[in-house]
Amino acid sequence: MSTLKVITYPNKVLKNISSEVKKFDNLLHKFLDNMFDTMILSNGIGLAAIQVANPIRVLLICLPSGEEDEQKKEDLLEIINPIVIKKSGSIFYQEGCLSVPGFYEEIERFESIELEYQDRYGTKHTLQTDDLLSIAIQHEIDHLDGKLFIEKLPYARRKKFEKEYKKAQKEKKKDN
Ligand code: Y12
Ligand code: CO
Repeated sequence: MSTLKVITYPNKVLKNISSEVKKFDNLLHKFLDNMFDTMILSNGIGLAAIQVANPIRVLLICLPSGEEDEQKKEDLLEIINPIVIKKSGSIFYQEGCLSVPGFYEEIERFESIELEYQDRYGTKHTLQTDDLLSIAIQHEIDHLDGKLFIEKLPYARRKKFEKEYKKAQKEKKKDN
């Protein structure tokens, strides 16, 4: 198992616009495996490659399922070069992000989306989805375009977040 360092806000690397994946080789497969280990070890349900400092259009989602609400590798979605082709409706959800630890904010997204993407072998797929999976995919696609969920907050809430985040970072420094 190999894990990668998750970059946190306000690191400017998170502002990068990620590039299309063109090679679906062993190097990509090893990277995807390392991303999965990193996401699970960090208690995440979604991760974009830019969060581990690799600016390529790759995202992973693994939603908990079953009676035990566990994350299973068989439920893992590896989404490469996604393109949203349809979007509709509106839904609010308290979102969190491994790159903004400790903060959860109510964000509005499209309720349903349809997207085209490639898997680790370069095979093309179409996926129609809604609710939590749709929210998670939209959150991760924003990362590929250099955007964080906190940028969707209204001005006053963003200001409040900045103040609280800075305070939390100071406290963290004191403890280390
Ligand atoms: C709905 C909304 C957003 C997403 C994107 C994926 N987000 C995550 O996976 C966030 C995970 C997360 C985990 C944290 O660590 C722990 O809970 C131990 C965390 O840190 C703290 O709260 C201290 C923050 C976020 C998917 C679906
Ligand atoms: Co995120």
